Amino acid sequence: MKQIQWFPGHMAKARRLIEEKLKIIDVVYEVVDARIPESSKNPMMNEILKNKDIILILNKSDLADPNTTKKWIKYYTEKNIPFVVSNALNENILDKVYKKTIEVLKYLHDKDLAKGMTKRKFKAMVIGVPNVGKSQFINNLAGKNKVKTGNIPGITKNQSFIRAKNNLLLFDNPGVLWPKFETMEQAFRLALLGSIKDDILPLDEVTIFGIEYLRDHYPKALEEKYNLDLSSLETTIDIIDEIGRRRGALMAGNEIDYERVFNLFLYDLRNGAIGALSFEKPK
Ligand SMILES: Nc1nc2c(ncn2[C@@H]2O[C@H](COP(=O)(O)OP(=O)(O)OP(=O)(O)O)[C@@H](O)[C@H]2O)c(=O)[nH]1
Ligand SMILES: [Mg+2]
Repeated sequence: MKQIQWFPGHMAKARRLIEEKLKIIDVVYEVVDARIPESSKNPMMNEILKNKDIILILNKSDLADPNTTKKWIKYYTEKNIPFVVSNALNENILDKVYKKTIEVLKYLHDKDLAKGMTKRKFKAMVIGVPNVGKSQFINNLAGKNKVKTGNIPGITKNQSFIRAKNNLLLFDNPGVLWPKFETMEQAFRLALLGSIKDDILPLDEVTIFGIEYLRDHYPKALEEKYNLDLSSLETTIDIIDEIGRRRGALMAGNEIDYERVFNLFLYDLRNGAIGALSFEKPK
């Protein structure tokens, strides 16, 4: 198995900044993609965050398969891991995030009360791999668009500090990956959902990974979206060719324009146009 190994300089810098800020932080919101919650967790963070209180934010839940999300809810509940299911794009998530924060930081809250103080400003740091919705999450809590978002990895370049409602202070961070992926499968899942830049893993392999996953787990959604009959398509390449023909992604001489098929398929998949689908289940 080929190992992908790279660690861009700006990510090493982001890691350093996270470590520096940690001292003054009460709680960390670790944003993950609800469609691949474990694969989009950065294992390097466990070591950096040590004993900090972490609340897992299962974001983009609107794009995830609700049945699989139920399984993840059970999984994290059983493991006693604090979490919030979040749709930072379309839902007002402030109340449930704040409620969970108070629950996790009850010891601080109680200490304040004992001292006769009432409202503490909770300082929270938002971390996660690229493109999971960290900045969108912050804008949601702030009630307006304070930081830039965008559906490609690497939008946030610097740390920034944002005042949200309910006495929350938030630190946005650039997305951080780690030097070595555990498995190729994890790398493919991250690439499939747009957390790894499209020029790092070959698009054809990412597309094949996605199509095979859908064929095995969501065949109906794949057939309906591209008007396919999977029983008549033998190989993955047959499926790709058929999508190309159905969508008119053709070059001169009616050859399939593969580049276009890969891009349109990945665009559809990342944006939920094939359906609300999950790409990882609890073990
Ligand atoms: N459907 C849906 N889209 C979301 C959600 N949260 C964020 N997005 C979209 O996902 C894309 C990435 O969001 P960002 O907030 O820029 O992600 P980020 O984690 O800050 O990314 P980097 O700064 O590049 O690390 C944007 O197009 C958002 O509009 C969500 O809950 N649901
Ligand atoms: Mg960002």
